[in-house]
Amino acid sequence: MAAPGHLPTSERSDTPLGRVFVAGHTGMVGAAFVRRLEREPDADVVVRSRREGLDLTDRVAVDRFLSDVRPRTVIVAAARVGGIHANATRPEEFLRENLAIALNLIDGARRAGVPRLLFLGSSCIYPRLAPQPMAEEALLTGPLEPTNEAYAIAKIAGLKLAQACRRQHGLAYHSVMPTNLYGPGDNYHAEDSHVLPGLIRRFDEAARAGAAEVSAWGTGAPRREFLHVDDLADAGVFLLRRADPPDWVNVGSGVDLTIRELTERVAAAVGYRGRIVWDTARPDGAPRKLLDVSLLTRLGWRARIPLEQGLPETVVAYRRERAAGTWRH
Ligand code: GFB
Repeated sequence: MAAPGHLPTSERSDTPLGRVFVAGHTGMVGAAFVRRLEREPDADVVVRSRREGLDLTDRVAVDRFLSDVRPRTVIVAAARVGGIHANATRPEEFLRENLAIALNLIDGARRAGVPRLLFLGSSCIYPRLAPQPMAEEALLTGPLEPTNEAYAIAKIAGLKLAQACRRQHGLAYHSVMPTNLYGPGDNYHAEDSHVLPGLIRRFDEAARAGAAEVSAWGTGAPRREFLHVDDLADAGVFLLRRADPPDWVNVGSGVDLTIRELTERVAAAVGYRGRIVWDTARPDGAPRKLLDVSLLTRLGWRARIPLEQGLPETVVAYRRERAAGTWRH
């Protein structure tokens, strides 16, 4: 049966999921995949945390785990991630850890005989000044945005390794390139978070303190596209069900807005009524990152959760996680 996000399509095939290892299940994206896979009767989800002994940057540990568990499907939702500040100030960590995770899981899956793998990238793999909206063909056509070049290089390497496994060994390894994601279980770190959770926290704290003024970073002029993480997980399962998915596919909502507009929406969602000042000492990053989602639309999938719905729901989730002490920050 087609999941709610799926348009009817005659091309859809029902490739079995079987035992699915979701790497990165404690993160926002991995947790969304685990939730989504609960609705798939043939998916037997396996997870293993670092605390339980699986460090994904440790090749030997990954090999041992894959040969013990023998998954049919691997979803690479594990990554060192962060917002513009974390990316720009810790490039060595972002490059090394994301390269290690991609190599250990993709190459480990190949050597363990795993027939199916989905690798998760990011829209920052495309050139900083790629024509908008950015189509899959924009890959490697120009220089990257410097603030997240290290992360982007690691994600391009992972995408290419999955593609090479397919080309050279006939394995159905493929990738998705999501736009900026948000949703329950996000990271609310004051400096290292992405823009949406960063603003939710700061503006909520300002509203509760009755502050007259709160700052947002940069000029507010850059444009960003946001996708609810539950939409991403739905798109990922949709692609995993296909017998012959494209090597990589953009996943986005198809609409973007300025950081200034986003900031105003966050202020309204948390009930902040004071002034907003722009801290232009902070970087803007890429001027615009809107994905061309026509390939995925043609395949028969589209996003279902608009920001108008997803943002207030995420504020509720943030307050619940924070009150319960389970929030990541
Ligand atoms: O989500 P974000 O940090 O990263 O958004 P990117 C950065 C944009 O939001 C910049 C502005 O224009 C910032 O100036 N901004 C305003 C803020 N206020 C804030 C704030 O409080 N916190 C943050 N973080 N930004 C990331 C990449 O790029 O996108 C990652 O660094 C990944 O690698 C991710 O690809 C999807 O959208 O610029």
